[in-house]
Amino acid sequence: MTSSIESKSIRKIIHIDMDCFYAAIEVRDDPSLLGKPVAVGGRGNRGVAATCNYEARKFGIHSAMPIQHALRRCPQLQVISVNMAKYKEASQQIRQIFNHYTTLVEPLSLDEAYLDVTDYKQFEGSATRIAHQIRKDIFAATKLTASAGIGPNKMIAKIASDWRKPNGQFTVPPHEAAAFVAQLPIHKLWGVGKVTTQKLHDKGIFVANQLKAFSLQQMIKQHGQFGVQLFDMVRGIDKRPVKPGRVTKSVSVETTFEFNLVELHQKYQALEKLVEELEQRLVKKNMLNRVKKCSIKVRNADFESKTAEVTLGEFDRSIFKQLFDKLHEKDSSPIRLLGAGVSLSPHGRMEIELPLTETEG
Ligand code: DCP
Ligand code: MG
Repeated sequence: MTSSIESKSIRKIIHIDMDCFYAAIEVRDDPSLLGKPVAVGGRGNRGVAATCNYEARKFGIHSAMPIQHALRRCPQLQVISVNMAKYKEASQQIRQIFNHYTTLVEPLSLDEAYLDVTDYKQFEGSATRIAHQIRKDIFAATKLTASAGIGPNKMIAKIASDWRKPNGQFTVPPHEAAAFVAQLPIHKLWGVGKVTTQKLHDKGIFVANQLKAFSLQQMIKQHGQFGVQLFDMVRGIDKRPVKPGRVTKSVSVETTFEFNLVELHQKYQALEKLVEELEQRLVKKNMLNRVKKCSIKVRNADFESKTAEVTLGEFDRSIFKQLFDKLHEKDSSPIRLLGAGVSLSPHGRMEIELPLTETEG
């Protein structure tokens, strides 16, 4: 028999991910595109695909692929420019739907979110049926399809949402969590990036199950603090809560130029424009008073990237130029890409100084 403490600790997490989101919206809004391979992205010389539909994926086209390259693979590819306003609108629609089911919604991007539906009582509490209904609601409101993963934690739900894509869902019940994770290639585990994957491959470790041979101490020794989480994950355990209203930690903008910038005045001009865009974005998101660090990124024509940053606790336009000059002193060669960004503190300076809430009574 399961004790009440144990059963309470079993959560029901759903991960929802829209199917080829930007491309699906473009096809929905222009039926002449139905059935054709479609990519959304910059049409310019150096444009890349933000995404593409499943017809285009058959040609091996994928996100972040240069459009020119994609067109070589599939000359009939329909390339549509990005319409961010439309994607944001659809994103708001789906978030409204999520809010009908739980307050514990953690958006990961415009088209993706975790939902903790442990306390949702309808559908006899079946998270599988809840996910099905959410997908139905999404289609009714947006005419777009979504896929879902259902499981006892975030890692499993996210992996499972890919299992039946597009327009499908996959459930991993709690008692199957450990077996589900055991057969996964290690790069699927949350937080295991390229470096860790390579490190483990070099040791002959390819699937999660093989990592069970290591004790917690060995895991910590090999992977530092992350080892604790990894130890749990390979056993199907992931304790991270669904965090509603994720705090934005940084904001950045960058531009890849159609032609490399050679002259200093061109570079300054481009930088100024970029910093202005960054500032506008921060104003719009009401984050200007949270700026902690300012940074810039410069990539030269040989694809070498350099960054410079300074902690100063406020947004200062001129600081970006100073950072740029610092990098330019060392490398004044033609520039292919420029980026400007800020990292943010969780609270604005004003907010910290003000009393947080009025005392009760
Ligand atoms: N996106 C982007 N640049 C990338 C990856 C994605 O601009 N390198 C955008 C376009 C996608 C959206 O984010 O439509 C969502 O990303 P996903 O990874 O969820 O990809 P899709 O929704 O397009 O496809 P899938 O059906 O595989 O989820
Ligand atoms: Mg998606």
